[in-house]
Amino acid sequence: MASDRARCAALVGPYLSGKTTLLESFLFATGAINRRGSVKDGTSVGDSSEEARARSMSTELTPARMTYLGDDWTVLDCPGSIELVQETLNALHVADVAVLVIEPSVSRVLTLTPVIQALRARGVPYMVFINKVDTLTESIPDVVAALKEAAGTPMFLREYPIADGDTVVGYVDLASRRAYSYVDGKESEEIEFPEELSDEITIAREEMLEVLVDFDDAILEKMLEEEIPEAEEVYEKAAKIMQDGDIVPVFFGSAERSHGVRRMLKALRHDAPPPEKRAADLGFEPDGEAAVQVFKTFHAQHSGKISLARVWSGEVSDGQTLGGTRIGSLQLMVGSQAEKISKAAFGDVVGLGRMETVRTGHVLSAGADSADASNWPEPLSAVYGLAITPENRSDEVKLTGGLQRLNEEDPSLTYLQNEDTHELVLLGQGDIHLQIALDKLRTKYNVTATSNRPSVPYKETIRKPVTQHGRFKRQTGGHGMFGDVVVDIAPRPRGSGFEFADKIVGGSVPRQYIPAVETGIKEFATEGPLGFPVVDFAVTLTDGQFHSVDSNEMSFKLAARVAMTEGMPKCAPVLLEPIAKVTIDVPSEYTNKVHALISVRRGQILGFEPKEGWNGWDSLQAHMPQSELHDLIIELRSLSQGVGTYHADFDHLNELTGKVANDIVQARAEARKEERER
Ligand SMILES: Nc1nc2c(ncn2[C@@H]2O[C@H](COP(=O)(O)OP(=O)(O)O)[C@@H](O)[C@H]2O)c(=O)[nH]1
Ligand SMILES: [Mg+2]
Repeated sequence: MASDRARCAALVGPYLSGKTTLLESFLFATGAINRRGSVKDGTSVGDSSEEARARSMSTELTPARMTYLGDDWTVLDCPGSIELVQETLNALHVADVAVLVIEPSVSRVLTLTPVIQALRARGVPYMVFINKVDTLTESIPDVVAALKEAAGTPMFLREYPIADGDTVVGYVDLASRRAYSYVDGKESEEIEFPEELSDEITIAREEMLEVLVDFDDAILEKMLEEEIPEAEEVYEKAAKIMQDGDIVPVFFGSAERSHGVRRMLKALRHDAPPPEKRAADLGFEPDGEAAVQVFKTFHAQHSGKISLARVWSGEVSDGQTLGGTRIGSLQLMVGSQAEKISKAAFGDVVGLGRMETVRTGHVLSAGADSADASNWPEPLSAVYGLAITPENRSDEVKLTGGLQRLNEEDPSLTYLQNEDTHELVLLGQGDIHLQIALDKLRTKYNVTATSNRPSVPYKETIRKPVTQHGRFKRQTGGHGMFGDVVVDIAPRPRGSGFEFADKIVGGSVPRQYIPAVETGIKEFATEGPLGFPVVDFAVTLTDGQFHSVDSNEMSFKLAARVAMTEGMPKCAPVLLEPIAKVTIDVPSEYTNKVHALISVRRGQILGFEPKEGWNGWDSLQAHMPQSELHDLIIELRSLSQGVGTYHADFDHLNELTGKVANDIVQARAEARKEERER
């Protein structure tokens, strides 16, 4: 089932599990680089950006091209931070296979669920690499058992560890029963079969075959007749079932010491599905006309915009027009190093230079004159926001330009101009995510922006009706102004909005001035007596007076404002706070803590149940004030090993009284005063 076309694997898994180190080992083992860098020294291929170096963590996915035993591969090293998971999702869209890199820790298996779910959602088959076995303290079979439980997918060890004290020094291949000893930085050496492990190995081997028999009748028959299946047959069957996504083989090693790294490369070579499979899943024909899909956009300081794309069909040439846009340059990438090429073929991952109108997700084909983004999933919705302002007012245009580019690079980072609060709000997946964005604004786009907690869009309404007279009269030289109205102001049910009516009979307010009265009321309502927009009230114009010379639209608009300014405070105004319907997902062992968190944050629990398809997770629903959501994600993550998450939608407005309300009104008054004085 091997393919001679270029293949693509994504390295995924939690932060610090060793993905970037594994990539470095892959590249060194295959000769793509001739000096091994390290994450610690900031010399790895994976973390080459300034933001990544500054934090010693991957902040963006890194593509790296390599050739192993004649197969061309692009490995996509994905950042592990939960806040940067959009990068992983983008990479998985185009990968043939993924390697889930984890630490040998049973208690941390729980943190893998989000990425395992992402693999499942994208339909990408995967293998597991348990890393850091050079400092192992936990049992590998125990880790596999916990992982199987969390993933809800059959898994089995493909090799069995040979330990020396706390560390693993070699392995026995469970299909061939051959034993190997690790050699630092080199290929493992075959050694004599460790007879002392014979029983354990027999059991592990049976466990492996038991997983396979569920999917393969031929192996089942052999097992029933107590025949031992040939190693070749086991390899082949295991690969096929794995490619269908039904089972997950588990390997282990040490990325740092290059232990088990070539073993992992071989597993990829033999077991990963050929690129034709992913292409077909997405509806592409390898030998059709040229088509590529962009899955990542970079704005590099020197080379300009680069769209990272996988060739899903045909052959692509430099200078060719795809989807109506000309390719400005074509390159293969090893981290930040690019090699110009003139042609790319099906399966290749290439950087396309200067395709200015092209976006992440676009499919560009030779036969179409525009891009198509229809098979690209929606980006993640935001869980954290900050109101931002440029330090220099004159930088506003630069700021929005930078934000636009950041959003192109990372669709899970968005921004909006809040119409209620007039703030520019940066939205994303957490504080680190937004801080990285602010760093990039400063270093790449030369704008320093300050950030604050975003204001909550409070509203206000009234609880009592009132009849109010309002007159505007001005007598200056020539023309004067005269408007006079009587209005009934009354509360309306929550959510029903504003209503204006007139009951003028006999022309006490001439027809042509009535719309001006309504305008005056609406203008007033943008900021009521408590300082917030007024909602859910009715005003009926019942009477008035006019002057045949001095009355005009402006006079009536102002008369209406006078009536509202005087009348509204008598209507028992009350603050309204936005309440969201929130769904919180956490591993069930944290459900009780989340219950407490919701109560502390003035929330009301509506219910909770096991989260469908997520083994060991709960989903809680609650009503919570929007003002309590700002840093909810931070607290949620800190109580749940970093994996808890939530989704919130505005639900309704709720009356808020007492001290909390008074403080909000007072703060608003002070802010308004400052604004006026500025
Ligand atoms: N002991 C040991 N440490 C490792 C190994 N692989 C990576 N590390 C260390 O783990 C840390 C995180 O590695 P990194 O590759 O950046 O992880 P990533 O966040 O998954 O990309 C670094 O300090 C590495 O040096 C390994 O096999 N053994
Ligand atoms: Mg990394």
